[in-house]
Amino acid sequence: MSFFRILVLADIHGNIRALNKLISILSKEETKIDLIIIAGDLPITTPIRLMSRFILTHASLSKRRYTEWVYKGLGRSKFVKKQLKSVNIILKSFKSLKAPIVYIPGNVDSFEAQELLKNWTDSEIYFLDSSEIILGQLRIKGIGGALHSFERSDTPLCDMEFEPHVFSNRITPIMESHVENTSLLDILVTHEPPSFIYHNSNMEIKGGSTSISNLISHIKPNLVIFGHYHEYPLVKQKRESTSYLCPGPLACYYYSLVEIHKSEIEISLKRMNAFIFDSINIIYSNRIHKNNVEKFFKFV
Ligand SMILES: [Mn+2]
Repeated sequence: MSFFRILVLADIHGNIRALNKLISILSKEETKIDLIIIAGDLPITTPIRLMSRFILTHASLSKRRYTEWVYKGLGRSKFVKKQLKSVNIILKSFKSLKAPIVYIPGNVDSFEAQELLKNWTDSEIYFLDSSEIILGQLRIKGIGGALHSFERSDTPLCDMEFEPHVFSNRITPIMESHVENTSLLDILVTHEPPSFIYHNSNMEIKGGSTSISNLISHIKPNLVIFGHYHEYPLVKQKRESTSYLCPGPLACYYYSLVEIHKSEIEISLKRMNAFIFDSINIIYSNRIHKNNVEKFFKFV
C-alpha cells in the first residue's frame, strides 16, 4: 500500500443533506476514498415530526425526558422506524463512494439500527464492537457505545450507554487479545473519547473514559479516532507516537481525511458550509467550540 486515503466521520445523526454535500464535494475534487471509518452515531436522533409530537404531548422540551421517551417509553417504535429509515438512506448514499465502511456504534444507535448495520449486504460494511479487523496494512480495533452521563439521569437512557464498570468490561477483550505487530498500522476507533480535560478562560470540562486511556497506553496505536463530544473537532498529530483525531460531527458538516503514505500519517480536518435551514445542524451546532480547541484540550 503506497498511498491510502481514509474518510473519517462521526456523529452523522441522520444528516443526509450534509452527507450528500460531502459526496458531491469529494466527487467534484476527484478525491478518491479507499476506506470510510465512522466513529458512531449514524442514525437520526431528532426527527422533527417526532420531536414536535413529544413537545405537544408533554408540553416540554427536556432533553432527558425526550431521550427517555424514545428509548424507554411510548415513542420507541416510531423512533426506531425513523432510525432504520435514516440508516437505509445513508448507507445507500455512501455506495457512490465505492469504498468499504468500518463502523462502530455510538450511544444513540438503537439495537435495531445496529442489527441493520451488522446484517447489511448491499455494500461492504465491517461492524466492529469490542473486535478488530485487518484490512491490508491496517489493523483496526473498535469499541462502541459511550459512558452514561450521571448529570443527565440516574440510569443509562440510550441503548448503548453504559455504567463505567460495564464500559470497562467491554474493553477487556481488546486489551487481552492484543498482540504487537510492527508491520501493521494500528488504528483504535471509539465513540467515547479517552479521558480528557478541556480548559479555557470560561470553563473546565472533564470527560472521556480512563479505560480507553489505559487501553491506549497498552496497545500504543498509531492513530486514535473518536467522536461523541461534538464540541471538540481536533487533531493532535505526532510522528513517533499516537496521533489523535476527533473529526467533529458530520451532523454539523465536519469531516476529516487521513492520508497514509508508506507509514506516514497526514490528517486534515475539514468543514463544509451548512445549508441555512438544516434543522439537524441547528440543533447540534450551538455545542461546538470554534476557537483553538487543540490549545485547551488535554488528554489525561
Ligand atoms: Mn454520541
